[in-house]
Amino acid sequence: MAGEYRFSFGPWNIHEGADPFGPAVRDSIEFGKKLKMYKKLGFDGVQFHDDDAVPGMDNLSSEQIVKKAKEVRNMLESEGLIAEFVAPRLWEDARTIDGAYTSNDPASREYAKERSRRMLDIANALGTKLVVLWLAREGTYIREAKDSKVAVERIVEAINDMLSYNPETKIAIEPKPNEPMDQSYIPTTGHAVAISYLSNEPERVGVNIETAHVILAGLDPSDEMGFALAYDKLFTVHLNDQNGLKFDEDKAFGSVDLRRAFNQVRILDKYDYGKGGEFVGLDVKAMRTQKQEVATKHLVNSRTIFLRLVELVRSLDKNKVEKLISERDYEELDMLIINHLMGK
Ligand code: XUL
Ligand code: MN
Repeated sequence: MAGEYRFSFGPWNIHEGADPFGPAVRDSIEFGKKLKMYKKLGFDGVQFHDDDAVPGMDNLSSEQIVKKAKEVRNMLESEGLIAEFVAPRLWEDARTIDGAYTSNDPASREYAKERSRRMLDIANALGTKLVVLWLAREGTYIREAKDSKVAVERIVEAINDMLSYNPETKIAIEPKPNEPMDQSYIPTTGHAVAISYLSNEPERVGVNIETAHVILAGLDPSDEMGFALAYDKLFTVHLNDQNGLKFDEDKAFGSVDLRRAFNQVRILDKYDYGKGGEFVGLDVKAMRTQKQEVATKHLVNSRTIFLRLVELVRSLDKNKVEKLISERDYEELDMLIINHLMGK
C-alpha cells in the first residue's frame, strides 16, 4: 500500500537561500523549531551532520559532545522523531582545505579521523547506527596534486578506523563526481561498492545514492540503485532532481524528469526498499525565490510526488509490460509508460 514508506530530511533542507552569488534571503529557523515542523510535514526521520546536532563541536571535549547529543536525542523523542544517520562535516574547517582523509598533510588527516570518532559518539548518543560519508573534498582540482592510489588507501584506512571504533556502525558512502572538487575519488555507486570490498568488513559498508549526484555523473539513478541492490548495499537514498550537467541543484524529487523519478520509485518498490528500516531520504533545496512562510513546499511536494509515483508504479499493467518485453516491442512499451504517466 502507498504510504508504508517513512521519510526523512536534514535540517539543512530548510535554509536561508544563500548561494555563492548572494546572501541569505530568508530568516534562520532555530533547530528546535525545525524539529517541530517534521511531523506536520509528514516526516519521521532526521538526517544529521555531526555539527547539526552539536554546533561548535571542535571546541568541546568528547564528554561535552556526548552530553549535548543526548539532549538532542531527548528533543527528538519528545517530537516522536528518529535520527536516521549522522554525517561528519569534513569540508568547512581550515584543516580540510586540501581534503580530510586524503589530505597531503598528516595533521589534517589525523584531525579528520579524530572528528570522525566524535561523529560516531554523536551517532551513538542519537541512537542511530548509520553514518553517511559524503567525501566532499576527497579529490583534486588538478590530478598532479595527489596520488590517486594512495588516496583510495587513505579513504579505506579511515573507514576501517570507524568500523573498529564502533562495531555496530554501518557506513553509507554518498558518491558525487564533482563539486566542490574538479574530480572526486568516489564518483559513482560502483566506486563506493568497490571501496567497501577493500574495507575490513564489506557488509558494513554500502551506499547512499543521491539522484542529483548520479545525474552529474551522467548516469541513471534507477540503474545505480539496481546496482547497489544487487550487492545488498542500498543503505539509504537522497532523492531529489537535477536539470542536466551544472551545479548540484537539489531540486524537488520528480520536478525535472517525472519518468526518471518513476523509475527510481519503481525499482525501490519492486525490491521492498524500506523493509530493513531504511528511510526514503530527501536532500532537496527550496528555490531562492521562495518566501519564508512557503519555504518547506519542496519537502512536502517531493514526498507527495514519491507517494503518487508509488501508486502509478503499482497500477502499471504488469502483464502488458511482460507481453511487450517478450515481443521486444519497446516502442509500444515506451508509449505504455508515457500514457500511464499522463493518466491515460
Ligand atoms: C552534498 C550533499 C550533502 C550530503 C550530506 O552534495 O548531498 O548534503 O548529503 O553530507
Ligand atoms: Mn546528499
